[in-house]
Amino acid sequence: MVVFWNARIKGKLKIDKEITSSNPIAVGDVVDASIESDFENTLIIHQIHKRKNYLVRSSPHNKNQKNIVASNLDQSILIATLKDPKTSLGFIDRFLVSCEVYHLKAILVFNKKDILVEDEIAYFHYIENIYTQIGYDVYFISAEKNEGIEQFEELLKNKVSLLTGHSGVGKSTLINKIIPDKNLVTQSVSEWSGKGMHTTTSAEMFDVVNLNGQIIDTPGIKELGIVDVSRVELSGYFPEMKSILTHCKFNNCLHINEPSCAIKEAVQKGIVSEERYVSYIKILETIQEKWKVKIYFILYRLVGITFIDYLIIIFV
Ligand SMILES: Nc1nc2c(ncn2[C@@H]2O[C@H](COP(=O)(O)OP(=O)(O)OP(=O)(O)O)[C@@H](O)[C@H]2O)c(=O)[nH]1
Ligand SMILES: [Mg+2]
Ligand SMILES: [Zn+2]
Repeated sequence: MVVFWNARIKGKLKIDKEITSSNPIAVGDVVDASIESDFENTLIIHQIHKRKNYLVRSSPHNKNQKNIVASNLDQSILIATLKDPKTSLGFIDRFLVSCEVYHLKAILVFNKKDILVEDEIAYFHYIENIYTQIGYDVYFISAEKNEGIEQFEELLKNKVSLLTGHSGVGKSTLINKIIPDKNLVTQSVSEWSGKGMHTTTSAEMFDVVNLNGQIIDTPGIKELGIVDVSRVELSGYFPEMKSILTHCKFNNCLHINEPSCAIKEAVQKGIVSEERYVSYIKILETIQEKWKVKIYFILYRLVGITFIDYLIIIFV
């Protein structure tokens, strides 16, 4: 029988010093705790064990604030859908980059196969090819119609897996299929906006007893901010670019318009897919160089410069 205890943290816990996240404790953490009240089933957490790994995202409310999504994971699974709602390639690539940054195995699962028409299925196979060629595992399932569930279950054996993706892609539905007595709340996608209703509101871990695994359901996410990556490092997190980029003429090449750029040549030859290159450029545009942010704060303190003035100075 599983017994649930409510736990609270005592004082300040040290482990999070280098991450400085808004949440001191995350799903998947291993902790030392002592009983506070046997009667009320409450615990006090004294210590968080060192995390094997963790996944960090920028907070939706404040881009400079980080949130630990979960820790001690074996793999991170993106549940994507080509429609109702649509998951863009840009979003998929941001997910893959985050996993590379945190050394997490990434898996792509496309759900709602049952609602796709012929053209859309052909498009799925086109993008499946892009990702399998660069070494990612791709699955095509229907949680609703029980298609591909057995293969999906194979993935979970003896592993701690995180499920992530937009709201409404079917994360909770899928968990309900695998653990039928769970009865997680699910909700249909809004007919008006084609988007999910943000039904799951916090991350939660479940035991998949028959597979000796654990699965973490998470709330749907709109955007995926990339953290802890500088502009020059970014291409190193695209596996198909990583091996080529040492052939660029400049070792700090950003592969935009520099001469003798091996990545751009690879795109022209079709070795690197155009879709992935476009995602690379889009992500690159969103990465602020940390030193630029620091200089802004120094100027703000010294002369009270506004952020707009600062932007004008660095871009003009
Ligand atoms: N047609 C079809 N509908 C599905 C499938 N999987 C899930 N759905 C439906 O999609 C809707 C959203 O599913 P949820 O499981 O609530 O989605 P979620 O990813 O958990 O969403 P959030 O908790 O908001 O992040 C529900 O109405 C499900 O019945 C599928 O394979 N095919
Ligand atoms: Mg859900
Ligand atoms: Zn280059």
